[in-house]
Amino acid sequence: MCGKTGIGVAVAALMGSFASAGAPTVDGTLDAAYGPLASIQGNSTGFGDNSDDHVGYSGGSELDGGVATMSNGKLFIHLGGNIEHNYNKVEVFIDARDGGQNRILGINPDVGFGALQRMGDDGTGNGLTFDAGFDPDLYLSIGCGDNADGNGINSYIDYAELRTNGDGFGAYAGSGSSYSIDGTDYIEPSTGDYGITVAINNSNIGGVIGGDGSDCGAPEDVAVTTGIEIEIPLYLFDWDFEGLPYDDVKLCVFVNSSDHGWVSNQILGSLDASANLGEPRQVNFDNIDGPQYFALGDEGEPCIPATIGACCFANGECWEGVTDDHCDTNRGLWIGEDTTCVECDLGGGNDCPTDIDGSGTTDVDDLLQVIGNFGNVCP
Ligand SMILES: [Ca+2]
Ligand SMILES: [Ca+2]
Ligand SMILES: [Ca+2]
Ligand SMILES: [Ca+2]
Repeated sequence: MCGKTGIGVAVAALMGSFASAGAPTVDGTLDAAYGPLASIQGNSTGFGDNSDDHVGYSGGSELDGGVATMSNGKLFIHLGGNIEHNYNKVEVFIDARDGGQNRILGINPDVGFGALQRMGDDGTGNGLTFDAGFDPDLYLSIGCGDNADGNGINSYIDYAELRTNGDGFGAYAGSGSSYSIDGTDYIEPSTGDYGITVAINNSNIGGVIGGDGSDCGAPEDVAVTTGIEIEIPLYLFDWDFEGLPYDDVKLCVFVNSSDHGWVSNQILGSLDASANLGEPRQVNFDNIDGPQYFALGDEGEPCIPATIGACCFANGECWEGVTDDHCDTNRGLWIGEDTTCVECDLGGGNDCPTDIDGSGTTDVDDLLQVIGNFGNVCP
C-alpha cells in the first residue's frame, strides 16, 4: 500500500481541471457539485416503498437517481433513494480502467460473506454479466442494520478489485452510522483502512413507489436529494501504478438481497417496467433493453411517474398510491387515478351501511328489508 503516494501526485494534477466544481461533502445529500443526474430510475421498486422518514431506518430499498463526479483524486457518487435496514445490499460496480470483468468470475476475493462468489461463476460458466462494453474493475457493497441502540443504523462497507483474471485484493472497508436522538439527526460517514467513505441518509419517502411497473425516480426533473453517498480514492483502481487517465468512468448500481442472492428491479441505468431479476448468476444485462450502467457526464432521461390511486379489497382493506397493475396483481379493485381509500365502495364496505337498498338515505324501506329478513342466519 505504501507505494500509492506517488500515484496520488499524478492523479491530483489530472484532477485540476475539475477543481472549480468543488468537491461534494459526503453526507448522503446531493451536492450542486455533481451537476444533473446521470441516471434516473424508471421502474417501481420490488424491494418495498419506504414510508419512514427516519434518517437511519428504512422500510424498503430504491435507487431513484445516480450521478458521479471526480475531484481531488477521488470519485464521488450520489445515489438518491434509500436502503432497507435489513442488510439488503447496494452493489456498486465501477469501470474506470482497462481490463475488468464483464462477467463476474468465480475466483474473486471473498468479501461481504461471499458476495462475489454468490453472484459470480459457480464453475459452470455462468455469473452475472454486464452490458457489452462495461467491464468493471472495482466492486463496493453497502448494507445497514439496526444499531441496537434503538435510534438508527450502522452501515457496513466491503470492496474488492475485479481484475481481468480475478484474484484481486478485497477487504472489509469500514462502518458508519445514521441515527436520531431527541429529534436531532446524526450521519457519521464510514471510516476504514482504504480511504473509502460512505454516508447514508435514509429519510427519502418520495421517488418511485412499490411494484414492478414504469415509474419515475425524479418526477418533473426534481431529484431525490437524500440517499447513499460514496467517496473512493482513484488510486484504488491503479494497482499497477500506471497513472491512469480516468477519462471514461462508468457505473452499474443495483439493490440485492442481504446474501447477494436475489437481484431487485432497482438498477441504474434503469430497467423498464420489470419485476425483480432474481438469481444473480442468471442475470445478463446485455440481454435487457438499454444500458444498465451510466457514465460520468451522462444526463438522465426524463421520466413519467406511474399513475396511482386507491386499491380496495373485498375484506375492507385498502392501499393508497398504487398502480392499476399492482392492485390487480394483488386481487384488489383499482378505482382510478388520484383516488383515496374513503372512495372504496364494495357493497358492504360503503360509507352508509344502514342504507341497505342504496337509495341514498336510510328510510323505512331499509327498515322493512331488515324486518323481512329478520331471523335469517348469515354464513
Ligand atoms: Ca453530499
Ligand atoms: Ca474496466
Ligand atoms: Ca419511494
Ligand atoms: Ca442492457
